[in-house]
Amino acid sequence: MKSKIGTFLFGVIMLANQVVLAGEENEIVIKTSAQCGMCYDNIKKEFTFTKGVNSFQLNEENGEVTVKYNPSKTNPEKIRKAISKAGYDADDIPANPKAYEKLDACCKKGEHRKE
Ligand SMILES: [Cu+2]
Repeated sequence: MKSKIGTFLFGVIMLANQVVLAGEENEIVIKTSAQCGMCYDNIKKEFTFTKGVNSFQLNEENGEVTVKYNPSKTNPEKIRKAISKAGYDADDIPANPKAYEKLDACCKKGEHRKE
């Protein structure tokens, strides 16, 4: 009987842990104009200066960037602005024109795929 209660309590604690962990990381998918490994590197560079971004992935087929972030340190708006600062469109935020100009020719819009 005692061990059953112990197992039950263990289960409750594990569940509580998962809820807390889930609360510390959110995920967002942002449509961007990024299209290749170099674009990935450019965004990665910008994200190293962006507080609260834990990790991200770029889908080179459709430009979708999936970002895992800490919601107590940053928010989707700041993440979109960071992508814009790297030279890429991010949802409704257009690429920062100066950063876009500095991109390698192959990373400019439509060079790898037609919109
Ligand atoms: Cu590129």
